[in-house]
Amino acid sequence: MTQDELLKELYDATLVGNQPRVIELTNEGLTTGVTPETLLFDALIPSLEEVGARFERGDFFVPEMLIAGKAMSKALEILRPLLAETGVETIGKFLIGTVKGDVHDIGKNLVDIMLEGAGFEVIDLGVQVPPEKFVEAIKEHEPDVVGFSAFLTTTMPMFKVNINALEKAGLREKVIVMVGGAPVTQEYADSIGADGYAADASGAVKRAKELIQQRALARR
Ligand code: B1M
Repeated sequence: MTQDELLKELYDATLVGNQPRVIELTNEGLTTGVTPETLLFDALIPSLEEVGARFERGDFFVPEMLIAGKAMSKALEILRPLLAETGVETIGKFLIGTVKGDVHDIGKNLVDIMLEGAGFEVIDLGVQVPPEKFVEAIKEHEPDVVGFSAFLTTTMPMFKVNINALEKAGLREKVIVMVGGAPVTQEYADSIGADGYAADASGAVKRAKELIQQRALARR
């Protein structure tokens, strides 16, 4: 099978949520020299975008979206150690979670992987994280950055609720707040008083590094 054929098959297998085939093709790709990034950006992510498009058109329903998501998560488990391979020193602590009411985690997990790969220590609180859990975890771990992910327009308002909870607990000035997720924009991030926003996982790494650097300079 050529690389293009493998990527096409992986795209199709993810689209229909054929988990065993996705695992097989991911492993096959890696053993034949396809990079983890190529598998991710040229097959797995585009396939999930198509799943979303079909869901919007009413061609796919929640169960189809669920099995495709599960298949993608399995591939991510295989790719994770390769994508997060790092020899660099820890450059900061990043606490992250998907906000209350939202169960999407694939995008957040990808952000984790890229952050780890760049040398961040990542503490992931999972999905449906209520504001009080973020507050407790910030007190416990004292991260440089707290990241809120939201993937639904209906859960994005939780960013502001979380920020208010940090203010109430006297933590807002102690931690950099970053937000992200498919429906989030820079304008929205600005409007709720977040310090940073990124559209994707590599952007999140870049922005987190910039913000940590800016804070260090401001404290000098
Ligand atoms: Co849902 N879902 N879903 N879903 N789902 C979306 C998000 C949707 C866009 C589909 C669509 O209509 N086109 C739509 C949201 C519409 C909206 O509000 N704008 C939607 C909906 C409506 C729903 C339900 C409400 C459906 C229903 O029940 N009627 C329901 C909600 C459940 C809930 O949360 N309460 C629901 C459920 C599900 C499943 C459980 C079935 C499953 C989730 C599986 C899982 O995550 N474990 C699922 C899936 C798989 C999707 C799609 C198809 C794929 C999401 C994904 O993983 N994308 C999605 C359609 C789509 O996105 N095109 C869809 C790939 C991922 C790599 O990209 O998530 O964008 P993304 O992550 C990026 C960036 O967002 C960014 O970096 C990531 C990596 O590059 N990023 C950050 C993320 N966090 C960041 C944090 C940062 C910075 C950047 O700083 C802190």
